[in-house]
Amino acid sequence: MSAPRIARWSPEPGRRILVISDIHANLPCFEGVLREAGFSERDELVIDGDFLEKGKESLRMLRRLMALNECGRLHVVCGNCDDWYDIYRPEWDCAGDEHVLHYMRWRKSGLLWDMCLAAGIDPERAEDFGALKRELLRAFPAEWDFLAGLPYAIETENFLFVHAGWDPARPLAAHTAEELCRVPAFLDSGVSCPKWTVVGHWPVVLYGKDTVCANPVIDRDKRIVSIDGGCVLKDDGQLNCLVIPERDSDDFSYFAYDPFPVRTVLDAQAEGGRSYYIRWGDSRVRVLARGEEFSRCRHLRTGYEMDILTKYLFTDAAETDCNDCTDYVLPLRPGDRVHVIEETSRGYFVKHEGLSGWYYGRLA
Ligand SMILES: [Mn+2]
Repeated sequence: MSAPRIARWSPEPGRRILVISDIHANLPCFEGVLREAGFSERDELVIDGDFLEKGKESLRMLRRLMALNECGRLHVVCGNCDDWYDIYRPEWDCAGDEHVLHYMRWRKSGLLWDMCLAAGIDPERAEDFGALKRELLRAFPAEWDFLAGLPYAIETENFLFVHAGWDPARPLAAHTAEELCRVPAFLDSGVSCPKWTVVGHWPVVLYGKDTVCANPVIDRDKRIVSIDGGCVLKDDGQLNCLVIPERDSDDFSYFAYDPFPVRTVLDAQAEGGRSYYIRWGDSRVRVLARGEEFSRCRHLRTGYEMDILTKYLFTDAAETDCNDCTDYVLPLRPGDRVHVIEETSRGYFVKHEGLSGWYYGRLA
């Protein structure tokens, strides 16, 4: 594999640098967090990969970024979900890559699906991937050019923006594109960075122990900021926007946006006792008692028991897993503003300042 494209950039002094990652084709969240951050043409905007796929509007998201790019203040890093370069290369032989079509039809969304619909091709009927590729290359030349030109890392004097991570023991250019946009759980990889490295890719909630928090993780010892709030992927996800106040400042702040209604807490609630967070990759459970709304479950690896929303359970080949969930009871005071994710007969599953948990009192 050839060396990854790496872009160098000298930001103008006095400008905010806003960094957003893992939008995953969710335009309302993208516009929402830009609004929260008060984004304007005086800001620099870094998209730290994975703006496409999994959500509903990949083609519109791509075109929104292309339009922003016309203003010249946009800096986009390629993530593993934006890495369509192989498809773009006209010499690429598509034989054996029909799985791309199967994936598209399983998702019923994504860039190829959207392009088919926009070009008047029925994505359910496309059989020959090579022919489809040639047709889409012809129909969307500007879109493919934009994607093919994306760097896998953007480096400034003080910052490195890369989708997933890197190994500072090796020169940046010695990494493969695959490594830069796919390395898992970068914050747990044990490395410290010579310059501030901002990554997405790994939803930060997965770093939580017994609680679930979607806010950016700023690790000053490792000089890593991890910002993926789990937008689209998690039921309680949010889109984070990291604010770097100036090109050489690490006085970070952030904004977050999610689509949930915001309501006011009326009753005080003390923090609950022991809690657990069942998460992706370690989510196998045994259903002890299935109910219509909640089911009593035992987490197989730890033996921890909790009630899980039955709609969060999914069974595949006799094994049951669940969406990320927790039984954490949030400490709350009257007047607190919470984002309501689930309204149940027992109480509310809410998020307070990025932290997810249960609230059993009344809401205004
Ligand atoms: Mn990713």
